[in-house]
Amino acid sequence: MLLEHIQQPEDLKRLTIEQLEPLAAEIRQFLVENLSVTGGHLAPNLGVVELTLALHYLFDSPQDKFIFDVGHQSYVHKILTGRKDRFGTLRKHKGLCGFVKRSESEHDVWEAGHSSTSLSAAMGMAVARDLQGGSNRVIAMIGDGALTGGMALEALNHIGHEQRKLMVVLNDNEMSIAPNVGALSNYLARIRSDRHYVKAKEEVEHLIKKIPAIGGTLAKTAERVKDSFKYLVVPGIWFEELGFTYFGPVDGHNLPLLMETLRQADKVNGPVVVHVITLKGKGYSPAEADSHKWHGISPYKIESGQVLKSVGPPMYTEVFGGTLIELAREDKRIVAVTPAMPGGSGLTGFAKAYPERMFDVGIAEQHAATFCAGLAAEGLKPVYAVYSTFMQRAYDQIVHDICRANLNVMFAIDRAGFVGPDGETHHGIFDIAYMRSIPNVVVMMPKDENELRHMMKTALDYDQGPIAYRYPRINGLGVPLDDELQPIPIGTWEVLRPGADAAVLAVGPMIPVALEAAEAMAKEGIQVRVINARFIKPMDEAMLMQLAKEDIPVLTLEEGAVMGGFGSGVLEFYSLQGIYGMRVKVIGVPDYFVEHGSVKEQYEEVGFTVERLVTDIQALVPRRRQRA
Ligand SMILES: Cc1ncc(C[n+]2csc(CCOP(=O)(O)OP(=O)(O)O)c2C)c(N)n1
Repeated sequence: MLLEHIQQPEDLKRLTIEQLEPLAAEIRQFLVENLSVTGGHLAPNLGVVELTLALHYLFDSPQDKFIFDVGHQSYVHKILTGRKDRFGTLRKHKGLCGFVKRSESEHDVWEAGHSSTSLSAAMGMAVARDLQGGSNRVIAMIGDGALTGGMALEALNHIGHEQRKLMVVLNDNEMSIAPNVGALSNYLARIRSDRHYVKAKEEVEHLIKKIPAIGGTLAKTAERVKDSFKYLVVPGIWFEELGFTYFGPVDGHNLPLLMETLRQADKVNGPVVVHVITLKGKGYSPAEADSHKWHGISPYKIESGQVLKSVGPPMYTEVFGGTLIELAREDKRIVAVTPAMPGGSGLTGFAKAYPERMFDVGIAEQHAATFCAGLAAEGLKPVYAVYSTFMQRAYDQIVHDICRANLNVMFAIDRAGFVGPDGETHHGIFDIAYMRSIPNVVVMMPKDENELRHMMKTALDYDQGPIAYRYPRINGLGVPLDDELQPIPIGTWEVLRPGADAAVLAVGPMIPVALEAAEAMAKEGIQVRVINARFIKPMDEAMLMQLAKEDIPVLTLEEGAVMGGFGSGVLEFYSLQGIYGMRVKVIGVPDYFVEHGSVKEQYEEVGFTVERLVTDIQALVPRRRQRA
């Protein structure tokens, strides 16, 4: 066994190139076995085993900077940099992070979770090196999916201009999470597939070299001929035209070839692109057969590839997807837009039912938002289906193009709240705060999956501007689903439990916690009113005034950043109304980044528990009442 002797990259460098192949097989086995227990990003990592080995074998991390885009394909890097023995804790509370993490290792020089940042980071590190007189390599590994992100394209533009020494390793497996889409993806496919094209490149480059370098007009003509020839036949011409030297395409599982190509690329004193072709899921047949499903996977049985999922009521995401199909049947204006998450956003069924009304725009949250604005400006009813965390990318587009213009865009904000094992880069805890400060937009969150359906109808019927419904990454409560969908009056809350000693204004998944706390308090003789604050914006002002009139303590409870969130909104309301004496306790996610773990552990960490709520209510309710 070779792997047991590898703790650090130096150990790897002691092996012969021939030994790397069996080592790659051991690493694949290690990944398949470990992830069958922990779950994680299996397919992306199986695809980059040789590539990561080659980089660590040839170059010198951490002096040389290895920058992983997204960071979900960094497991092999983690194995080779001293973290193999902690793999049993992957994505668990206090365990190894599923992405690159600077606090974990000096070899993790860049952190991510969101895509398409690696090239900008690499550019920053290359400039920092040059200004400080360094000589290290800067190597960014980016997938063909991540390359569709606007930031990556902005960085290519800058890197090509600056001409600093920097290596971009393009890990092209034809997949984003779902099959990659777009004109750029088609271009890469053409390079990949046309063997003739590759051969022609060699022949023509040979010919071009033979054109004699003579002075004057003839030389200029010769240069132009060279250029036009090159344009016709050189793969990667797009990168070359942007100022990169292009290498490839090279088989990313052929170690000798890969190493030779990387060595050649390393000799160039400027920006290079090494175009590496890999197979996502390589070496584990279920993952090879369906790398979309195996991109990020729950624990599974190794032999059968059967995924061990807990059964339960449908996820909110599924209810969203099913309801959208129903609504789209009646209303032809509905169009669905996803930035590269068709499956994750529950839109697979919609795409089948209405292919011409479904748009996967690639990892392009900003474009997706403004594209929706354009659709809405011409009378359609676009649904921007997006994870809360990734929507952060589109903040200005939401402010400037959608809300300012007051266009009828519907936001389906998925993964709102804690997301568990993906951790701090992926929690959906900022959208309440940043959406509620934007004029014109309505923001809702349902108490259960049935209410989500009614909110979707509410959004469809609403024609006064943008409207959002947000929902968590969990199963619904298993409530019956109404057949007939009724719009909910905008800005109205719902009293779920009466009580006159205190009131809890709870949002979405916090409602069951509030109800349980109220039940516990009732046993102590304290009656807690529980209110479903289903409109985060606008709030139910009549109900807020009523609470002030009754002068009862109010607790707000939301699974979102406490700063600027829903509770802040309640405080602002009373302040703006000149009501200063209210006892209001705001509970939300405290002001730090909450790491990976299970959602339950994350709830416990920040105090979203019945016990904490009971204590907080007790502290707010006057003693006199508590005794009564
Ligand atoms: C801004 C942003 N949007 C969406 C995602 C979700 N996401 C994670 S990985 C991924 C696909 C990346 O594809 P690629 O770069 O080709 O890497 P691969 O997994 O195929 O190796 C997507 C869409 C993300 N991480 N960040």
